Amino acid sequence: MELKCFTTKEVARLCRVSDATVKRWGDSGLLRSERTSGGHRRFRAEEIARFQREQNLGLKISNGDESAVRAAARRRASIHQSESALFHSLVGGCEEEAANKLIGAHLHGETLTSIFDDLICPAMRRVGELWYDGELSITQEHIATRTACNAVFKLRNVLPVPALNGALAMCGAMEGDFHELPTHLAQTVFENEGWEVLNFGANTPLYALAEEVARHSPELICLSATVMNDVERSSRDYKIFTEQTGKLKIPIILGGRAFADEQIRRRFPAELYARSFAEVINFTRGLKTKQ
Ligand code: B12
Repeated sequence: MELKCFTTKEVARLCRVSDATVKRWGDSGLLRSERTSGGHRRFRAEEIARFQREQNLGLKISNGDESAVRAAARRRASIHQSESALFHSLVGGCEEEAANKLIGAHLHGETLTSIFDDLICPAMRRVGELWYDGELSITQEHIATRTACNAVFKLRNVLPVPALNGALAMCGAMEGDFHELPTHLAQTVFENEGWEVLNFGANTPLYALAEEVARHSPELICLSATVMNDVERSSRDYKIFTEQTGKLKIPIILGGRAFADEQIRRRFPAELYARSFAEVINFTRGLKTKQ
């Protein structure tokens, strides 16, 4: 598969230097490149990210004195375009292509949470809408999920390694919920903030999670529910879970579309109902300052 690579001009624009400087970096071996059959240099996203980290360069596009309103409009248009392109890579199962899009967004200065909230989640929502309309199959949903998970792994490899904060977070999706991506994204967000994470993934029974909580005493519990088929049973299980773990006073974050419903939220008391991964970060940063 053809990898999306950056041209000399694109790298120069990202780094706010001249084309000649980029060529010099290439010639000296500081920034590795490949050559097209025509002899032109091509720079892989991962390589630019490595260079960015090592040289401590702020690789953001310079837009001179562009007004804030215009900059915001340009960003929205660019996110929309990227989300649409990402959707095609996910449904097509093109892992490398999807990873390059995520890494490209990171190089353009998007935060990890905005890559998740504004790129991956909308692309997956589109998958869901097309499945609902009968235009995509369940197998395509599975492929899109798998491709998204693997692309996120690749993105993680180019992010700076954070200093560990010594705290442990536990994640899991509730029993009966087979959606894997939400806890995978939550895990990545926590790890990027320096947390250690035990992610039990989809369909995790709360009685089993309670045993893990008793064993490891985490600093945070993060539960996800995208679909909740039996609210009565889930809320009963949750009540028992909070009774068993309550004495440890561990904050609980609940996330996922099931908790968009206020009636459901009332039956699942928690410290935070996260509507986005950005909210999770704000919450955990508040926690850390109290430690
Ligand atoms: C992929 C997928 C599947 C795959 C999952 C494969 C896998 N291995 O994971 C499969 C095929 C298994 C599946 C099955 C089903 N699915 Co499904 N699925 C999806 C799809 C397309 C993507 C889910 C996803 O990963 N989203 C990514 C998450 C992160 O995005 P998000 O939900 O928008 O989340 C936002 C916030 O809620 C928050 N957030 C979400 N989760 C979390 C978690 C935490 C911890 C935090 C902090 C934040 C957070 O962050 C996001 C915003 O930035 C969605 C469409 C959609 N709208 O999401 C449908 C969707 C969720 N599925 C749906 C349905 C109906 C089903 C089934 C019932 C279908 C059926 N009849 O069998 C089953 C249920 C299975 C079960 N018991 O769990 C519906 C749910 C409708 C509803 N009532 O709410 C959706 C919305 C599709 C649709 N448009 O109708 N599904």
